[in-house]
Amino acid sequence: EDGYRLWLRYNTIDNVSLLQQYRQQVTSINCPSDDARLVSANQELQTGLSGLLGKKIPLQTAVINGTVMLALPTHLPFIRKQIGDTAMARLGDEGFIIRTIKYEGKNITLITANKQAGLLYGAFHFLRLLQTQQSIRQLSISSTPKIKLRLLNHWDNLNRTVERGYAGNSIWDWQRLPGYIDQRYLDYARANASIGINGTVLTNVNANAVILTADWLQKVAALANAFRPYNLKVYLTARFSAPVEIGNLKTADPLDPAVRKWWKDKTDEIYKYIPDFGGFLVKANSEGQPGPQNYNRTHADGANMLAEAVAPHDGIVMWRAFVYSSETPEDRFKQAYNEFKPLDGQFKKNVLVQVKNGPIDFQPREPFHPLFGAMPQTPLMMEYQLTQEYLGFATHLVYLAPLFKEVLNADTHSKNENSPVAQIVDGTTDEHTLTGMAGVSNIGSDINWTGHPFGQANWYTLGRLAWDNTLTPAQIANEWIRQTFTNKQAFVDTVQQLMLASREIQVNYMTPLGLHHIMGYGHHYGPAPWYNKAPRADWNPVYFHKADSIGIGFNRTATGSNALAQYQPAVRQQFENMGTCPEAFLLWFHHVPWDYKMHSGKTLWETLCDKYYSGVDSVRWMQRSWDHLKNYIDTERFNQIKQLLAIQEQEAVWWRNACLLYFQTFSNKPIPEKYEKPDHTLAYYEELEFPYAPH
Ligand code: BDP
Repeated sequence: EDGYRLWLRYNTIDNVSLLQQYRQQVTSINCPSDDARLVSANQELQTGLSGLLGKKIPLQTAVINGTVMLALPTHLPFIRKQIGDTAMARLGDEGFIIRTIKYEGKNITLITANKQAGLLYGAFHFLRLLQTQQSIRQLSISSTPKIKLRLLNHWDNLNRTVERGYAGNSIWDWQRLPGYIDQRYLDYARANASIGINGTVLTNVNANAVILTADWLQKVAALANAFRPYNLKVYLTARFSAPVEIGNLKTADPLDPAVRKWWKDKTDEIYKYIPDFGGFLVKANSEGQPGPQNYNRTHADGANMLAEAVAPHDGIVMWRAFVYSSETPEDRFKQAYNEFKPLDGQFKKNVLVQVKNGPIDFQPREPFHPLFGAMPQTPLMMEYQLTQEYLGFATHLVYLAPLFKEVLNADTHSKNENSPVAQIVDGTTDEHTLTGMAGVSNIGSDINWTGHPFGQANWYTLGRLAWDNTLTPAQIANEWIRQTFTNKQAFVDTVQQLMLASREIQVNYMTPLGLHHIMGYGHHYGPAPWYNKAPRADWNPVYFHKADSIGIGFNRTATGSNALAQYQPAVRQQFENMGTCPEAFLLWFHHVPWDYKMHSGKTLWETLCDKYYSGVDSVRWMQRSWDHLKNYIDTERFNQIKQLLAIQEQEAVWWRNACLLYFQTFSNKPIPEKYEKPDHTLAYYEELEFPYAPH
């Protein structure tokens, strides 16, 4: 058992009575094959149902009791009558309906939609019902995605290294493309389709212009061809200076007619290779990447130039708001808002601004990004990070759904009392129809795709949450566990508990109470709160925690950097007051005295110690919980996870000891007697070299 099959395992149902029921309810498949997506749906149903039911479920034209029928109203006009125009209209282009109905006197399951993509997603949903062992007796399901662009962002380089990738090399084998189509590409596309992901950006945001040259575009086209039957569109990152680097122009000024023409011609060429190319993702004027500001133009000028080039082909541009100016600002938190908010209303219709979930950079916990709710005229796309750059790479077990949902649930107060980030992103608040959610991929060439077997859950979550942002972390975990491991209740319950707790546990042993960005310099692995040698102040942990003899934390109130002014008054007021600021965010916004009394009555220092110690204790609890599950699953995955949890435990201790010993040099207070003593000195931790970390 190597994990390659992800959540699409289709092992025969081990519950005998349920298996019998299913065998009566599902006997054959009836599906037209006039579209590649329907061929995929049909193949998946045959493989999936035959596996789950332990007998061949054939494709046949005769309708019998137990037929699973996939059809559009254009295939079978009775469907429109049966379902009704309003219910059909609600499905849009990708939604589906699954209903148990009588057809020609037979009991059948009908899967219908307006378009082929909907049938494909409906087929996968039906399989999910069986895989999670739900009743399929009287189905009446209607499901429409909340978000239009549900995307993975691969930070994959053309030499197959992956920026912040911890699961091997890039899965794109550029050297053997376009001739060789690895089975992995098809399984990748299937997996994405199964959770509703409908687009993938193949290349790193730190882009290489070479991908836009003819030889490479042929390779991209081969991938697009492989993905198309799974309704997965291909996108590329555009290097802003490409007209100079590969086009022989003197400038990449977005207002220069020759530059505009170059992008237009280049885009037309791309669409010749890939007629349904999705569009561009751009990182500009950030961390050394070129951009319109090099020519004294704005982000809007840059984005609009590309938007104009892709518009005739229905393409879109995703312009990232993760920006850094070349000078070190007084507070990096404020930069994206300062640069982008004034541009609201200036972007073309087919541009989305892609915003990271928080203002700094994918930390274990961040407050929501202040741009959400601040640019009502611009569709803002959510960018999450699946690859655990700041969360223990592919070594620590951290289920990210609680992090993602915490941000979605946060109320921006931008329109009224109830304008959560979820509704900014899904377009409800400001009435946008172009909407998007992306996850920076954690996928690589490792046999199990994501390195840590639980990394698969984060990929799974991105798709499910982009489809339906009302799903809870518990629901998503529950589905994923049942499909990935087993339906045995004791296993499901224990693992679900463990997953739901895992993110807070990590926050506790890494960055409790609102600490952030205190990881090792560059690679971002392990603790280095003492580090102060980076070439920019805002790359140093000391810049972010600001510990001194008085206290610790970044004052972002009006007496400090005043970053809080970027939020709506209701949000700002809550965070601004130390008494009302949730303790989870305290050190994000305040420089808090060591003796400050927390809600519990304990001091800040004691609470910091409690958090770090409880983080480690909880990892030990995760280990014990896991040990009980030995007999429920295969030994291969059981052992892998056991070993990884042991590393996580050692590293949680490393984090706790290193951070507390270091902060103690400022607080001058003891670690409470009741706790086990750090087994090394601070000097020991400071001298530790982290020998190898993929960058
Ligand atoms: C940071 C990463 C860096 C990325 C950058 C980005 O450390 O490798 O290039 O984000 O999002 O988190 O552009």
